Amino acid sequence: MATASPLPTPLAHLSRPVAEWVESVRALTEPAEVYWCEGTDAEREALTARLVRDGELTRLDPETYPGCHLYRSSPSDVARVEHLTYICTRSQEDAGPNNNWMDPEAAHGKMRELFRGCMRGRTLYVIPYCMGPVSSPLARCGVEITDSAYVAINMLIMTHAGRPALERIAHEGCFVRGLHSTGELDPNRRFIMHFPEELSIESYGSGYGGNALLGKKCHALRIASWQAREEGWLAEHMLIVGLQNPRGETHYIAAAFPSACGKTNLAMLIPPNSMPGWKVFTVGDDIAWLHPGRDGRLWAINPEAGYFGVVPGTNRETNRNAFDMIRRDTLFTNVALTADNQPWWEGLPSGVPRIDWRGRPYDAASGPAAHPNSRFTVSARRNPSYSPHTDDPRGVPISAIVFGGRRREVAPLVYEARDWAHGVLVGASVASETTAAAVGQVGVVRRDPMAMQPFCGYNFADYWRHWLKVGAGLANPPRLFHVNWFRRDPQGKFLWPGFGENLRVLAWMLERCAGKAQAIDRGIGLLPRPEDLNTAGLDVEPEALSALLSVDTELWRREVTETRAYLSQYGERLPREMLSELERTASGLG
Ligand code: OXD
Ligand code: MN
Repeated sequence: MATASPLPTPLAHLSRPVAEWVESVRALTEPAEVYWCEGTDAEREALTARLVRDGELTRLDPETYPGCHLYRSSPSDVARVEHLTYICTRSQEDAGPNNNWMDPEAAHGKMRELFRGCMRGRTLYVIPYCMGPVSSPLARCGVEITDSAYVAINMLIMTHAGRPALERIAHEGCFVRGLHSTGELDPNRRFIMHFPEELSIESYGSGYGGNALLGKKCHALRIASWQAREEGWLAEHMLIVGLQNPRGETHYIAAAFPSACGKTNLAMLIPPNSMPGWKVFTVGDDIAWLHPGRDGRLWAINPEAGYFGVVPGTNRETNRNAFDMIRRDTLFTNVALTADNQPWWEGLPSGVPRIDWRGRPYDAASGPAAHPNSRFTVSARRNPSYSPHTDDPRGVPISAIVFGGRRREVAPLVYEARDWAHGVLVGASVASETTAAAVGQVGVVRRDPMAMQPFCGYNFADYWRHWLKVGAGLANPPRLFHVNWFRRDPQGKFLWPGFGENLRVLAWMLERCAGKAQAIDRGIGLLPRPEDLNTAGLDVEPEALSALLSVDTELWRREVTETRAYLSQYGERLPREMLSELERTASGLG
């Protein structure tokens, strides 16, 4: 006689601490119903169908964009809000000058009043998730509660969410609590609060990306950076990419760039035709968790399972992998539409926008058709260059760490730090022009150490000390580099073609790691000479190349002065090595 397979245990019965927390949130927020996410494809499709029925999602042309949808956020809710994002530690010093701070009691009190009754008539979604492969000891779990089905769908794409994550939580007994409500989407009643000492997050009043998908910036960077310091690892705003050379050897690089500076493009790079035999594999495009391994190397996992990438500028030339990837099963946010219901954004060579990102008839006089921070959410497995090692519970060993910013001048195309301690200073000195990824003025240079200015969950001085300690404990640390793809000539034209050609710079780094390539100490660090780069088939004038690899001593002296002033705000807490490295650079400039 065939035995019926047993019904799965209802999720709410798997973990008592999660169930108790959900019950306390239910009592506070008073939703009409509570729904626990299983994490299956069928569930995601049902949630999507419900949003299409309710008019919140638009189904895109099924012929050209099968399984794709468009979501329009509220026009006042299109980017991260750094000025409304707080680190709530008992001591303000622990949050540091790099964070907005609020006393935890005061913050909880404020948020409790906002959350009280805020889910009336709505569904409360419970999303258990794991950041990183569920079987990896390097992964960490959380639960997000949200009243937005759009957020739930994004989390189901972006994380390893559902039953297996809850089973791990039940087993481990530890999870990050993230409570989110879109509230009234009122910018004056919007706060993103982090309580690293309690491993919890409270977010109210925004339905957008990094403000609302709590597994991403809030957990995997702000809370995780705190956990990482306590446990001896690093949680970083970095892509992870594997480069296979023509000899068939693969090495992994992790690279930190501020938001909207091309991390996704670099992670999915297509080698130029003139570099035959090279292959590129993406492990992650935004966040890396780096753990010292027993072998003295640094091992990285990508805690995410999907990409939340910037859409404008994506096309067959700039990022063919991404362009192909987002042709199916993709959720678009704030792009424009053509007359035949295809998504459209600036940078597409064809098509005509008919409806802009706000849902109004497109009028070129009222700005871009797609919002400059419009996004795609898509499963990482759709990426043609997806690395199978993404799922390896041990992660991948990192040979080089790259820092970078978007700067018209000063920073050369590439340089290498003298050693780990110098590299920490190089990372801490990163400055970059601001982009549309956060609310505020675009294009002004600001300090963005390790590209973590918006994301470090504690005092940067303590963070740099932790970086120094992690490096000192590694028998075989990665080499550290700085790049700038965005140098311009006096007329404002980019000097470097970027995109696939960036592989030439990465290849030089790997040769340096292998002890093969040359470099010259130019005071700020070690630079290649033009002949040290593979330039076969590269369409860059020799003058442009030497400008890209030049160090303007005058500008660099000013840079050192500004870095000294920037670091001085961290006072006594600043590790001494940082200042001695800075003075070494100053004297190297003559
Ligand atoms: C992102 C960001 O969304 O950095 O990745 O803003
Ligand atoms: Mn990012």
